[in-house]
Amino acid sequence: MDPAGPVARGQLGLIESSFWIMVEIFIVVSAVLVVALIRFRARSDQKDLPPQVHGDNRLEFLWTIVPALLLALLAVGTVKESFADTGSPVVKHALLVNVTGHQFWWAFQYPSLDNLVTANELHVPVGEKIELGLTSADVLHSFWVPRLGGKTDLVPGKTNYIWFEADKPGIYYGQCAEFCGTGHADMRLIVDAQTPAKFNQWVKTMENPVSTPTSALAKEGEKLFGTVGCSTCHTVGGTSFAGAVGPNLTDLTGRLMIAGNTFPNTPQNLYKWVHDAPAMKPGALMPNFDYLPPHDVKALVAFLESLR
Ligand SMILES: [Cu+2]
Repeated sequence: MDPAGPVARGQLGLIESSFWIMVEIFIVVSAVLVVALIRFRARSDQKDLPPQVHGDNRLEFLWTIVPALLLALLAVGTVKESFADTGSPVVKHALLVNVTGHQFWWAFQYPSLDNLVTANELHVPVGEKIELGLTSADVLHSFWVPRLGGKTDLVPGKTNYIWFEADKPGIYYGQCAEFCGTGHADMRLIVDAQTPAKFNQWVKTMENPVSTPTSALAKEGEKLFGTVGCSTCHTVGGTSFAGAVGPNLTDLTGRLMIAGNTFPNTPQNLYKWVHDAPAMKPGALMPNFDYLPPHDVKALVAFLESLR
């Protein structure tokens, strides 16, 4: 109910106009009901049934035609808004981001920006139309960032297109809105709307990722990343790790949250996550690594903390 962009505003307008039409219907129907209850109530001197009437053609006509007209009015607004917000190509010259839903996280890929890939935090420039191509890698998900626009399903084997625009810089929270398994409630996302200058800076960082573990511990972590199995699922920009099953970890230190935006991105939470992810987020498909010695987990966290 607090829109932060043109798409959300249009949709709120539709909800508000439906709401006020309903309120008017409620008032009219309640008034007629109250009048009928008072005027035609049973009197104490009345023994017989009142005259029975039915099939008044005028009334039948009236209460068929009035709702039909109101529904037609709502349909015009709904169809107009639906076509304005979806379809492909939605808007010419928009920045396209391909969104893939996974159990239980989001992948974002920017085809026009060197195909750069990130996870769970969608960076966009403010005041620019962003087109999203939504699809799923497994089951049905639904993309929903309430302040920027309504829900749209992510369907395996199909791409749905929507667009949005953020008026002002800020963090906009989102959530998967289609039950997709145990971790559904923890499948969250952030839209980070940035000034064009800050956005370009982020793109530069992502296009030239640096992984320079300096401490001995972080260097050890980098080796472990390749040997204990992390690299079979995760890509890390600036290294040779190129797994494509789990979230891309490039610029991990730049993210606010981890685990599908469920926990703040702190070394303590990263430790717990690497140690036993399913214990932190039920249903997480990242395996349990609790057999690793604490020292190895610390080394892996030190490596992750070095990704910029
Ligand atoms: Cu989901």
